[in-house]
Amino acid sequence: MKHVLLTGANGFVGKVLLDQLLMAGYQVSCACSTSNPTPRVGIDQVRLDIRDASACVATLERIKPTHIIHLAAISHVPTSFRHPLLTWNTNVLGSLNLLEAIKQQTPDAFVVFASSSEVYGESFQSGVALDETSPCLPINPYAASKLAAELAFEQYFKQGIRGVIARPFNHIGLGQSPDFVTASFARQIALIESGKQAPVIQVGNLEARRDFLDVRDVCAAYLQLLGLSDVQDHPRVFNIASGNARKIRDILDELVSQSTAVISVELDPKRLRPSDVPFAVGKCDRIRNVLSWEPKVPLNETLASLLADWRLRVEAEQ
Ligand code: A2R
Repeated sequence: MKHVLLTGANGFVGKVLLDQLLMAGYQVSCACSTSNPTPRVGIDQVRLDIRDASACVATLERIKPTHIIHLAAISHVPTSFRHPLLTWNTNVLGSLNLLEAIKQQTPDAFVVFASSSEVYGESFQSGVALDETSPCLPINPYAASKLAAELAFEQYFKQGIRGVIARPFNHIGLGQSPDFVTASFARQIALIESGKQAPVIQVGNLEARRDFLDVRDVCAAYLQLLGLSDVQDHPRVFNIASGNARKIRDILDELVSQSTAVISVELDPKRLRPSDVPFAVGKCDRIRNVLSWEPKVPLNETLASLLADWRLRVEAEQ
């Protein structure tokens, strides 16, 4: 039976991916860094700080997974500016600890590393959708740490470790922190509707164009990438992208149109990133051709469910 170790299982993506892995019939062990992971009946849960090398070895020694999906990371760009050491320690040294543990304990395991489209950085200035051969020119500590981790993975791949690197573009959906733009908009609209916030939405850069994906589509891609463990020759790096450019303003307009409240918009300079790119869109030909993956959930459906979820959460806060 295929046995997956999922790091970062208690995060935004991890929770959705766990459901999909279980639905697909995988045995799953969840690694969570928090002392209070979301309880899941019948699921093997281990507490693991990936910055602890010996704990990584002990975890793999006990679990002996056939597959690993490595999501654990500092995943928020502004946090990476505020806490660069934490970011580098977690994203780079944490990944190295995991790779060393794989090499020692489960050298035949197949690993999917969740990197990020952020690694392309400066290359997005070209204003065209980027494929996997585009230069990686990070412009923030988060992206640089993910690229450094990619290099570490590439080195271990050369030494015989099996796996792939995924570069997901902006994924959104239920459970995402309001530190991220779509969740922030949906939360503010829900607060306004319930009278808990004045009818003004605080926004950052609305003109930026991004490649938005539903988190369920991204998780479906991770699942399909796991299937490459049965394939001899395959590419190492995969964009997970839709190829569609969406203005943040259009996302806001769509969410506001789904509300009956009368809402105005105000720029909050604190929400502007020190290094924002106007256009960040990916080509998805490789994953489409190799795995026949494509995004399935329409954006307006994702946004509707996001807003519905925030209405419930805001109501529950009373
Ligand atoms: O903060 P916690 O306790 O919920 O755990 C986070 C976990 N994490 C760690 N796990 C083990 N050892 C660490 N030192 C450590 N530091 C953080 O990674 C959290 O559960 C998870 C990341 O979840 P999110 O921040 O919600 O990220 P998301 O959106 O699920 O992204 C998944 C992956 C990340 O590697 C992104 O950079 C990538 O997809 O694109």
